[in-house]
Amino acid sequence: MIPYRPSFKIAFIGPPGVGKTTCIRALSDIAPVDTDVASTDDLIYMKPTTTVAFDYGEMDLKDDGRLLLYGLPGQARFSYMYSIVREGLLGTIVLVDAAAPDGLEGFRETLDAYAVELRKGPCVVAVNKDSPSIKNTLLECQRLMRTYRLTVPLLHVDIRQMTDMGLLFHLLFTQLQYGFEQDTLATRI
Ligand SMILES: Nc1nc2c(ncn2[C@@H]2O[C@H](COP(=O)(O)OP(=O)(O)OP(=O)(O)O)[C@@H](O)[C@H]2O)c(=O)[nH]1
Ligand SMILES: [Mg+2]
Repeated sequence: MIPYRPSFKIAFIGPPGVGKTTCIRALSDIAPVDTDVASTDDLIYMKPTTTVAFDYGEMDLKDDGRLLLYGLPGQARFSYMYSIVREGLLGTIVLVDAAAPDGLEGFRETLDAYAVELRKGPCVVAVNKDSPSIKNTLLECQRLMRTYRLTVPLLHVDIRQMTDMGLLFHLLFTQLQYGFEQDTLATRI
């Protein structure tokens, strides 16, 4: 008989080019399922491929089971994909693109589509890539998070660095460990 191995889910959500596929390729122990095709429109100037559906990978937790990794687009028109990951979701890492001129607009769009869901579980907001105006970007992210009542850690990362990825996981799991009260906190603001 095949032994039962529980599976848990982590979602990465963010706009095109922010680094969702990069994260899942780096973390997955299996060949990740991605649905990348050649970029069209303005994205072609940024990178050669884009994900048309979602990314999927898995991390082997040995006796503790499997961690299923999903990369989802941040735009509202794709929010139906969230229903696939909602059940058993441990937490969400929201990615913001500090280098893209419309990075903050992408974050606002993600919050508009997902804030209600994000307030229900552990979450971290990770501002990825570099920008000369990173301090301002972080302040603007903080302002948007207040507007959408999202009371979660916000930090600047380079998700290509495993130490930064480890920090994001640590912040998510700390929220699980100490019980999750984001909605309660958010209503106190
Ligand atoms: N400079 C810099 N580049 C990064 C960083 N993180 C990712 N990248 C690059 O940015 C690009 C991100 O691409 P993807 O991982 O394909 O982004 P995505 O979110 O999957 O994009 P879509 O599939 O189009 O939605 C890749 O070329 C990465 O090498 C970073 O921290 N700094
Ligand atoms: Mg992708």
